[in-house]
Parts: sequence; structure tokens; C-alpha cells
Amino acid sequence: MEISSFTDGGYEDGLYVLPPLPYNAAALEAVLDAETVRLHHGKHHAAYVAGANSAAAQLRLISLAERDENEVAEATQKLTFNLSGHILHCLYWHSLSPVSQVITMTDAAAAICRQFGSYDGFCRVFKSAALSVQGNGWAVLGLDLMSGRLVVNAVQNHQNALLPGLYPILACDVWEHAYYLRYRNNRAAYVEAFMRHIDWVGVARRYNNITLKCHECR
Ligand code: MN3
Repeated sequence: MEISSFTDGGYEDGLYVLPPLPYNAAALEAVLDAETVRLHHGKHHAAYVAGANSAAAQLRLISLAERDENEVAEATQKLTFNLSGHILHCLYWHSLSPVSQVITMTDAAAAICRQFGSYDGFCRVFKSAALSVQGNGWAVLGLDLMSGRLVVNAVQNHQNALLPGLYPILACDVWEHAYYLRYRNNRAAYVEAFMRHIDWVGVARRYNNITLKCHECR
């Protein structure tokens, strides 16, 4: 059985790579302008890919005793920051849909209603998480593999306050580079637009893929 993942194309031949956008940069015009999407993907996301490769290479050299082991703390922090950034950006592009979608009755939607009381309850929690991030970060919806429950995390930077083992199925980038050209300092307006353009088909697919592998989810 082939299980496609939002990280497909993000790692090839021993290196992290920048996967192409799943749509044209101008396709998200209803929520994000093409320049923002191009810069975000081609500069910011690409920089995390480069940073992850650089940190991974540094760690390999330390393990071969070709670099000083005192560099481990710096290298692991660099890898965690940049690789988390790479993974979350891969998910971000797949979290957005060029066309406005309403949530339909899927297993993922049923799980959202079970966990948050209703779709509106989920929106309240997810939007509040996105707005609660101080400075740079993310709102992430994911599956806690221990309980099989959906959890919303308000992530600082790319890697802090993220539940260990959380399998993310939806991510909203609230770093200013994600929205500042069009929305300026109005993060709330950007998050509202994001909510109207969530790719619920993709969320449902990711939810189904991971619950197939998770004992507690059935
Ligand atoms: Mn970003």
C-alpha cells in the first residue's frame, strides 16, 4: 500500500531538498499574494533546507572525530530548528488549498468534533493558538500517538512547545514572513483567511494514513 506523505520529496539521496510547491505561486491569491508565496518557499523554506543539511553534515563530521565534540550542542540545536522548519513548511504548503473548502464528514472531521465538541470549537482553539504565539511560531493540529487524540499545539519558532511524537496533519505558519506583505501586522485577518482555505481533503488523507498505523486510534 502506498502511503503518500506531506514530506514526500523533502529528502532524496541523503540530503534534505526543497520540494516544489503543490500549486502555482499565484494560485493562493485569495489568501496569499504570489510574491509572499514565492519568497516564503524560495527563500525562507529553502534556507531551512540548507540549514538542516549543514547541521547534519556538521554532526557527521563530529561523529567521525573530524570536528570537535564541543560543537554537538550547537549542531543539534541547529538541526532541530532547521529540520523542524523544513518539515512544518512542507506541511504548510499542503495545508492550504487554492480554492475555499468547507469541512466534509470524514474520519478526520469526526475526530475533530469528538475532540473539540464541534468544528466551531476546533476553530476557536486553533485560531486562539495561532494568535497566542508571541513572536515567531505555528499553530499545529496533530495526532498524539499515545492517546490517539487530536491535539492543538502553539509552537514557538519551529521546534519549541511541540509535543514529542505528535504527528502533525495541519499547520499554520504565523511568522511575520508568512503574511506581512498583504496583512501587515493583522495576523488575525491572515489566520481567518487561512481557515477558509484549509485543504480538508489533505487533512483527511493525512489523518487516515496515520490512524492506519496507530493502535489507539481505532
Ligand atoms: Mn515560514
